[in-house]
This record gives sequence, C-alpha cells and structure tokens, in this order.
Amino acid sequence: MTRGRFILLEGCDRAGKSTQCAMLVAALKEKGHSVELCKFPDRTTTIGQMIHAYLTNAKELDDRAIHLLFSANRWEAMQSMKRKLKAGTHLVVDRYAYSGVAFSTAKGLDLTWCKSPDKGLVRPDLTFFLDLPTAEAEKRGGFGEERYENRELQERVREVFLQLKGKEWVMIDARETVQSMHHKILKEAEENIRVGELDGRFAEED
Ligand code: 2DT
Ligand code: MG
Repeated sequence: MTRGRFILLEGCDRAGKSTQCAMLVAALKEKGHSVELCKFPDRTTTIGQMIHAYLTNAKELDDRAIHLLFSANRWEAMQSMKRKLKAGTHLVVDRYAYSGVAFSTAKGLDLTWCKSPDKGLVRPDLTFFLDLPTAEAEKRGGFGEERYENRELQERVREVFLQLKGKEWVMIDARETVQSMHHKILKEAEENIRVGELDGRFAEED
C-alpha cells in the first residue's frame, strides 16, 4: 500500500478554494479513493475557537500571538493527518502554512520569523494556487465582515503568496469557470496519485 497524498489548495479569499476542495473530494471518492477534507483554520478546536474570536473581531490579539495560534492549530492536527496519510487516505486541504505566512507578512511581520513556527509540519505533495486579481475577488459579492477581508490587505497577501510560489505549485486561474478549474485540478491530482504509485515514491514509510 502507498501512503495517501497531501493535496493543498491555497489562494486569496473568494478564489473558490472551498468549492474546489469539496468537488475534488467528491470526485476522488467517486473514483473509489479514500479521501478526507481538512480545513485551516480548524475552528472546532480550543485553539480554533480563539482564532475564530479574533477573526470575527470578538477578541484582540497581538499579531505575533495570533500567528503562533494559527501555526499551533496546524500542529495540533499533525498526528491525525499523518495517521490518515499513512493509512492510505488522501487529504484535500483548504489553506495551510502558506496562508499563515502570507497573511502575517502582509500585516508587516518579518517573513523569516513567520516561516519558523511551521517548520517540521508535514509537507504537501501537490499545491494548487487559485489565483484571482483582487479587483475580481471584490466583484464576487464583495468581502465580508471578517478581519482581513479588505482590499488593501488582500492585495498585499496576494503579492506575498506570489513571492512564496515554488516550482512545484500548480497555478490555477480562478477567473475560469468552476467546472474548468475542477477539471484541471482533478487531472493533476489523479496524475500525482498514479505516478507516485508507479515510481514507489509513496511507499509506506515512517
Ligand atoms: P478562512 O476564510 O479560509 O476560514 O480563513 N489565515 C488562515 C491566517 O491569517 N493564517 C493562517 O495560518 C490561516 C490558515 C486567512 C480565515 C482567515 O484566516 C487567515 C483568512
Ligand atoms: Mg474567509
């Protein structure tokens, strides 16, 4: 048995990450794969509730303190994520450490400092970046009430994301239709699963 793949979807607000994550999970399930959805921040945990209170402006927190809470929210999920991957379940993940670094750096924190608490987290095998110009994002019903949902910050967040972009990222133009994006994402995901099985890269390991 090969271990499951960690498939990450990142991007700015309104790019359609959650829709695409749900569609990818459903499509892979349909094809007989064992697959689960993870979302960060995970607002269901105790740390997640603190993050939720901050994002909904119910609570004020120092920029560094909230950055560390977002990271801790990933660390607390590690054991369970690793267990699932090892058991052969694919994880489709809606936001991860790139969001952590992009948002905090956009607020003015040092990039290197922002990266350090996430060092050692399990790495994605495949990262999609759903890219949407901020002006387009705004047209999609405007930004909501949560902290960070404003044009100036979103512009800076997108810039940092593009700065963080690695060779292995798959760029998806989020101005395309939902179906067209889904088609591309599913094709790449299936290819990653298939090729990894063939070359033994994902053989069960510790
Ligand atoms: P959602 O709208 O996707 O629930 O995100 N964020 C997210 C951070 O600032 N740091 C992080 O580590 C993560 C995962 C992005 C809520 C907001 O939280 C931001 C938007
Ligand atoms: Mg949001």
